[in-house]
Amino acid sequence: MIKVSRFITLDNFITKQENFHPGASGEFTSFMHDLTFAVRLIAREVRRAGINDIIGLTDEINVHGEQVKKLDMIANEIIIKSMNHTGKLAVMASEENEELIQIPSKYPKGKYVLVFDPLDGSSNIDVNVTIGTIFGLYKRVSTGEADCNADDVLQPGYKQIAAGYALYGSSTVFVYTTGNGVNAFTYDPTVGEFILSYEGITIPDRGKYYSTNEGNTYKWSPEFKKYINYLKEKSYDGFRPYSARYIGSGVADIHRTLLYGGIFAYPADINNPKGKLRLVYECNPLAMLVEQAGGLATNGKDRILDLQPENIHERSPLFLGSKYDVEECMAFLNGTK
Ligand code: AHM
Ligand code: MG
Repeated sequence: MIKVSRFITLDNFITKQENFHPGASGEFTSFMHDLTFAVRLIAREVRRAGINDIIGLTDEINVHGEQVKKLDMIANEIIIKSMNHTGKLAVMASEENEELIQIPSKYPKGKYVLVFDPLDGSSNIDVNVTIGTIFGLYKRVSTGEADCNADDVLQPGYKQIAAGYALYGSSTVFVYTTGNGVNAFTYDPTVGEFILSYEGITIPDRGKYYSTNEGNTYKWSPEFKKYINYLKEKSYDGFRPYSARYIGSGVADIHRTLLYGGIFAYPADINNPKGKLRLVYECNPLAMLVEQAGGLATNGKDRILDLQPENIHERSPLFLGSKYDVEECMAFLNGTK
């Protein structure tokens, strides 16, 4: 269903937004062009994934004599090589790289810091289930020509100047925010453009879905178990029971939550006291999007966007979605319900 009153391409939309900011240098617009180019390249690889595997069956070498790489490594390389030479970025951090990704000295440095998960939903990559790319964008805090340092990447999420994701599903969708609402664009391969498909997304105040990995129930806290059991009980007001939806690609589960409402939760458990998802390039961008759509994102105690990351790959529990649902979940977690 198209939820817009006008037809407009992503490129045009970004350029028009820039016109609302007198004095804008055009650098963000240019950054977005480069990033969405990378997304198009990744979408192409995702669509051809099965074919590459067939060709590369023996020893992972395809008929061209090239090594067949895992799709998440391909996506990582696409983003790095699409972005490192553009003069827009000062440094990058990726789920796939242990250390910061510095800009090679032969290329100019820019003012932005890009954090990303090149292909989220690893367990779904080989089985044709929706996966995605998540990104967050900050301004560099260090100065000078020297390499950037960890402080550039370890900024709290509220300092993001943009965040978003691309979803490689039945169609390729690009969703982003610059702190002024959330808009979604669907890729039309016949014209080679992303076209506005949802304008000003607002998450319903309350949903009908809960999304969490119930295989982990035995590891959960009693409070979280109680909350999930509560959602499954029948209530007289007709709101419960909730339905379960869990794809196992965070980006896809959160896309549904953004549009339909409800709650997505990846809590801490007895084996993983900080949960599973990564604060810098998963939780923070998704939290900014959900908040911009009118929802909430917390680690069970504090707002995700206020957390000070200590290292690039640190994890955080994540509860996000409709305002009512996240508040109710928090009430269970802190024992007031
Ligand atoms: P990934 O970045 O390696 O793909 O891991 C993150 C993914 C999320 O997309 C998803 O929400 C979660 O891990 C699923 O984990 P689990 O399989 O434990 O339910
Ligand atoms: Mg991920």
